[in-house]
This record gives sequence, C-alpha cells and structure tokens, in this order.
Amino acid sequence: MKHFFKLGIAALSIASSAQAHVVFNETEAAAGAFHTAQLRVMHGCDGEPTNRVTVIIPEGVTRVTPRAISGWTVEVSMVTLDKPILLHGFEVTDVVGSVTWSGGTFPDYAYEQFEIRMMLPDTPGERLDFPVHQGCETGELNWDDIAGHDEDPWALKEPAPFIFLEPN
Ligand SMILES: [Cu+2]
Repeated sequence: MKHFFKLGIAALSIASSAQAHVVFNETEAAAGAFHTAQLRVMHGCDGEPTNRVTVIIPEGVTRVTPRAISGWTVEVSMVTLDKPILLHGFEVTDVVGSVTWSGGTFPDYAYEQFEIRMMLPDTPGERLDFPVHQGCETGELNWDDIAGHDEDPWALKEPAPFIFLEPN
C-alpha cells in the first residue's frame, strides 16, 4: 500500500513539472485583434512566495492595458519606436514595453493570474514570446528561454510564455 502511494506521488510530480511554470491560459489567439491575455503564475521561486511579476511586451503588440489587481501596484514602462505607428488615427511613437505588478504576495502553493488586454499584430503564423521576470522574497526566476522557429517551447527549462497568432 505504501509503495503504491509513493509511485503515485512520483507520477504526479512529473506531470506537474510540465504543467507548472508561468503560462498563458490561451496559447493561441487571433492575429490583428484585441486579446485579453491571462498569465498564470503557478508557483514561487524554490518555495518562496512571489511578490513581483514583470512581463516584457514583444514588438508589434500595441494598446496594452494591464488589469489592476487588488493588493498590488501595477506600473507600465514605455519604449520609443524607431518609426511612428498609426493607432486609431493617431501617430504614436511611445508604446508599452513592459508591465510590472508589485507590492502584493502569494504563496508557493497557490497561483495568481495577471491579465493584460492588448492588440495583437496582424501576422498569422507568428509566435509571440513574452519573457517574464518573477521576483520572490529571496531570489528570482527568469522565464525568458525563447524557442527557435521549429523548436517546442514547452521543452525548454524556463520558457517565456507565448501566444501563437492564428488567422483572424
Ligand atoms: Cu514550473
């Protein structure tokens, strides 16, 4: 009986290491459309509670609006584009380059969900990678491994969360 129990735990931990990490609820979304990306942070840093999450916005994503979460401060930092883009009839040179939630906390055994509404670029077939820096009370995890074009991002050790763009 005891032996069975141990086997069960081992199988469970293998399954959860593939499922865990920092991932979007939806890894596919329509190109050229608004999308609310929901990022799940599934655990802390080696058992430590998480108290900071930074999401790097890839090039081509515009009109970024993060969701405010009770108990957290949310900040955006802007980047200046080389060439202005036309958004809603206006020329824009500064776009959101990253979003950071800080000041809150959640334990290793819980998950938290961070949302960003955004306009996706109209480039079906492309994979957008969103590197994430997860800060904890001590230590940090950097979810910034980027898969090559024909590589499986799930196979990476600390993959950046990604969204595949589908035809609209
Ligand atoms: Cu994980």
